[in-house]
Amino acid sequence: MVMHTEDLVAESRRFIAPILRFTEMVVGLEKTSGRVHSGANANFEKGPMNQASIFRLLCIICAVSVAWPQGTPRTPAQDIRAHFVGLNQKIMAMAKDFPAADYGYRPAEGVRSFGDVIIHIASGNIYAAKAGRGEKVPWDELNPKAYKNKAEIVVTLEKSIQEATAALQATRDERFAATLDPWLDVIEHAGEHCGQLVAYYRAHGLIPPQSRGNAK
Ligand code: NI
Repeated sequence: MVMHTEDLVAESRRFIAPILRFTEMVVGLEKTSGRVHSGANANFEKGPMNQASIFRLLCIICAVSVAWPQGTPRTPAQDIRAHFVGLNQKIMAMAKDFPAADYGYRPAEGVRSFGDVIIHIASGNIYAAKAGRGEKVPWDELNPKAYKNKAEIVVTLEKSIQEATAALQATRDERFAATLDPWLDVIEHAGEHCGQLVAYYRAHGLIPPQSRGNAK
């Protein structure tokens, strides 16, 4: 569903108005009683809601109100495509960003190095490209020893993403009503290893690219 800007604004106002009234009511209550909330948020317990809290709350309300009217659920096809592409963008950003000298880093013996994990994820993409096209193929693991350095590994990942994305985009939407194979499995698998790469970043005292805007 496509919503025109005017509709969106009107819908946002309609949605935000009762929340604003509620906010005013809460602020009013806090001013009179000095303590409304109890429990988790200690700041609330210290006294009236301050301006920063109100600003934060309004920011959340604005974000929700923009998202709310567009709330038509994504179709399985849209969801699978969005997750596959978004996840691989994160992994690609880490692969390009991680120091070349540390590509051999592994947290313990017998565990994949940073570069090995990228090759393992690329193997999943290559499998997805073939299985997604309807080929009956087993998971075919690339040999990580065949890749000498960061440049080779990044190119391999990039190519695997291109192939899999092409297969995914060529898949007719109707197919996703019948099966999410192999995409859901491959997304879940890459998501686990994406988290592993984040841990490698942190172990190095580095912030992964996707977290830098938040400085945490
Ligand atoms: Ni794995």
